[in-house]
Amino acid sequence: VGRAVPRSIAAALADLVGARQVLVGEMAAGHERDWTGRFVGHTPCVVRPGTVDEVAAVLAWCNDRGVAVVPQGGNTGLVGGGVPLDGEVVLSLTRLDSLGTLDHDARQVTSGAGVTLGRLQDHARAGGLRFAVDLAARDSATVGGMAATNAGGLQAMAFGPMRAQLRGIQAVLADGGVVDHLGGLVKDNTGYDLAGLVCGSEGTLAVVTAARLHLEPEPAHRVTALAGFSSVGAAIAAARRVRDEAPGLEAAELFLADGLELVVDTYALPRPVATAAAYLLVEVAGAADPAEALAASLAATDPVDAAVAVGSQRRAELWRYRELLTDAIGHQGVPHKLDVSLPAVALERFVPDVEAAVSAVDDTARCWIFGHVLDGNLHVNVTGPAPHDDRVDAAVLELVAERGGSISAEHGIGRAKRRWLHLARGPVEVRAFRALKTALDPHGILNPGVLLGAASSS
Ligand code: 2HG
Ligand code: ZN
Repeated sequence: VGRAVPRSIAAALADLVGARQVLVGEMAAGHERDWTGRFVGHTPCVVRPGTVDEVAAVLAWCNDRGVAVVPQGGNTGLVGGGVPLDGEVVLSLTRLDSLGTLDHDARQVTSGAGVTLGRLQDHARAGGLRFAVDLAARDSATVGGMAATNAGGLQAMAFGPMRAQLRGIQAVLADGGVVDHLGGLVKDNTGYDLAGLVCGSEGTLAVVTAARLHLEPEPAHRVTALAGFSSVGAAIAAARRVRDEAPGLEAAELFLADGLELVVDTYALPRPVATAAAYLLVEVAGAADPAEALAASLAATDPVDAAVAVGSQRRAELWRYRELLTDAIGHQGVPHKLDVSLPAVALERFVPDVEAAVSAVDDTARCWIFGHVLDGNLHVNVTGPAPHDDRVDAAVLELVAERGGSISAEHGIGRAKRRWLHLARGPVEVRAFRALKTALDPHGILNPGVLLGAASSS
């Protein structure tokens, strides 16, 4: 795909989906770069099919001509996996936004790829149910993108990531063939688990057009607490204690003193608790009121200070200090996002060690560390280094591998971590990856730059 022929691609795709649904130039600009501004590409056009048949027609056309495609949902990804860095066509799925009626018997719903997480959550909640994946980008992130990347989020510790919610999938293969498996049978041992395979494939094996999703009952009670601790180790120990003692723990988020200060300063918010070295935000839910059990368990962890919130507004106020971190860090410069996980035994030590490893590479760099503590998942954000200077990325990911962790806990490999896939997956695994890729996408048109890259590169 080159800049020489953008008109012909756009014109041909317009014949398939209608001219209004093909964006070029300024109209395409927002689709060419990621949210952080670290990954900026260019595209001949953004094509926005409105039905699965149109998706199939677009892919068949591109497949026949070897035109590379980047599928895109809400464009909230953080590893450069959803933007056209090599001039690919952007295939936007946001118009596939139909949402089925709630199936209360099965506790399931069928959602189009373009439905935002927030809309799905509201839809489920209106029927007394809930979708058990939640993340701060809920108003932009879409079901299709979340399935394609196996998004994790704030409640993965309790309910698992996106893959654990998938009860079926509809997806279009590179040649335009449609895999339609949305029946939602819980027990269905009839061969390869294509939903599970496509989930987390980052748009390299098929394009998700709809998903059949598991729903949970909405608990009657929900309590959130934010506590400060004198050290990172004390906050981690507290999270584990609350998990063991307070039933119904659904989220446990760790962040550090500088992160809280940054949010307080950036948004002129009041300090929620007395200043401490590390903070833990926990949420418990259940049919019976869990407030007392949570308060007792937290008190036993000897926090510096703690605030407990019951009503939804007060709870949301506490969540702000965690959820605004990503945005606040974005105000400090273009961040390097290193989403990693560590074995439980290695977690506490990793925090000072990764800060030292980053400073050793670039003493002007700043680390912002927070994450989903009971998943062993830390978001190491680094500001300071230029977007293309990936020396800190290398230092952090090598340290993670040395400690037995994963170089991507929930954001995926995308473009950002392709170079380091070998730190996570052995040569035989990567050979199996390539065999799957070649079998399902022989012309290499589906998001060819991410995960494995072209066979000759990586
Ligand atoms: C979160 O947990 C997201 O808020 C984003 O995974 C993390 O901004 C980040 O690094
Ligand atoms: Zn996260």
